[in-house]
Amino acid sequence: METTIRVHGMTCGGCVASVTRVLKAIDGVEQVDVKLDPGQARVTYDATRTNVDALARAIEDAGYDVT
Ligand SMILES: [Cu+2]
Repeated sequence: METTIRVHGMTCGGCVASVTRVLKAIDGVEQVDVKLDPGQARVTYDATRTNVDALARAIEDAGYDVT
């Protein structure tokens, strides 16, 4: 599965690295591409091991807002 999540609150490359790191740490995430402007995370994942809610929660736990 592939999804693109809108991420608000990233302001620099450090934010991009943080979001990338927390997403890659999730079991079942295969590929992560985070962009700053516009803020978004494109994630390829194994739908039998994780889901969009878990991805969004990880981003929020890292301190960013998701819509
Ligand atoms: Cu930053």
